[in-house]
Amino acid sequence: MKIAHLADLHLGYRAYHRSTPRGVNQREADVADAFRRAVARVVELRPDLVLVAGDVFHTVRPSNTAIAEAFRQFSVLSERLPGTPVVIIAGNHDSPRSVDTGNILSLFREIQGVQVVFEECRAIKLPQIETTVLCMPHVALAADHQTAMDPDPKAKHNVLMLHAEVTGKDGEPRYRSEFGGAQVPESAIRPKAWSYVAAGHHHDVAALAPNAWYCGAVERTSAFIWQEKGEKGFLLFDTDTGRAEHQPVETRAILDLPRLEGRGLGAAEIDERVLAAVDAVDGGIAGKMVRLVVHDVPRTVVRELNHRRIREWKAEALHFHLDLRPPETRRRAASGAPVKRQTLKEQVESFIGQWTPTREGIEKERLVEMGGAYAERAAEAA
Ligand SMILES: [Mn+2]
Repeated sequence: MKIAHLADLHLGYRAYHRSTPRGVNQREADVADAFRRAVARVVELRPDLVLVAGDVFHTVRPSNTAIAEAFRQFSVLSERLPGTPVVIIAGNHDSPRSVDTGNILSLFREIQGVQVVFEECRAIKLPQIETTVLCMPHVALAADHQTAMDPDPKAKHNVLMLHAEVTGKDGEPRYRSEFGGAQVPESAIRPKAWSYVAAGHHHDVAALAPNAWYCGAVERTSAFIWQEKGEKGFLLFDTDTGRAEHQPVETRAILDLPRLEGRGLGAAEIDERVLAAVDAVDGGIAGKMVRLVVHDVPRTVVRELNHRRIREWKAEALHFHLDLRPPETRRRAASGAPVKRQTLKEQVESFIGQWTPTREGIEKERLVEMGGAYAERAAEAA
């Protein structure tokens, strides 16, 4: 039996202030394009079962555009693969905090052959393919990860589908690319008890066991897109051979340029190196998402850089982030000591520290101070 395993579609994700000619946020359109390509590829592959392991939508209240697009693509699956069951669960991004809000995913139950589980842990029986899919959406796992995960003794194939952050023996996440996931210990999953385990939440393709996988997202929509270096796409798992095959999906080009060292350099020298780095990009930066980190650049030097040219690059690329890091950030990262988990206060401070004010009159130092103080107060209250 062949299983197409998708997850983390994040339809409705938006980033950067750039729109398509039709007025849709460009990144939202990119994500929809990637999903459309993934669905077309699934149709070509003709699997026996299609799984979507959570985070269909980026938010609990997605735009009408995102809802319409998801409905269209799930309908394509239903029409082009008649008789092939599609099972969808909700993730942390598309599960409202309050149950009475209702879940938009319930809409897809209207499509022939599509089953959706977004609240409780439920076994979906698919007698036509002698398979039972035990569905563990985010809400069920967040409430209680002790829930027994037992296969159906009557089914030939047993599949476990969950949206969670799987933790190892040390209690730490096996993989991390997103916040807010329910934690499930690896020992609770028992891959050997299942024909296949389809996990969602981590945005890169990653194995938990030879038959247990995170399939990764179809586009770069996590909180840390620069760490999503590998290809995006989905998995095709064959229960006969026990092999998982990654099916890459074309996405917008992303470039995290080699980091530069700014220590001891003046503005003119940094300008020169940044220019050389941008010029060296094969095919140019137009339409791409580009980041260039420069370490050890004091604020006084930042002010003297060629900001006109930087603005031109920002206009040319879809997103150009010249990430100029002040000296102290660098010292912490380069200490060689095991990286200590940052406190909330430290995270807020480093985020604001690297952020470029959107309006004149914002005093960054003051904002850092206030943000840090509020974060500290919130942590105490928690
Ligand atoms: Mn996700």
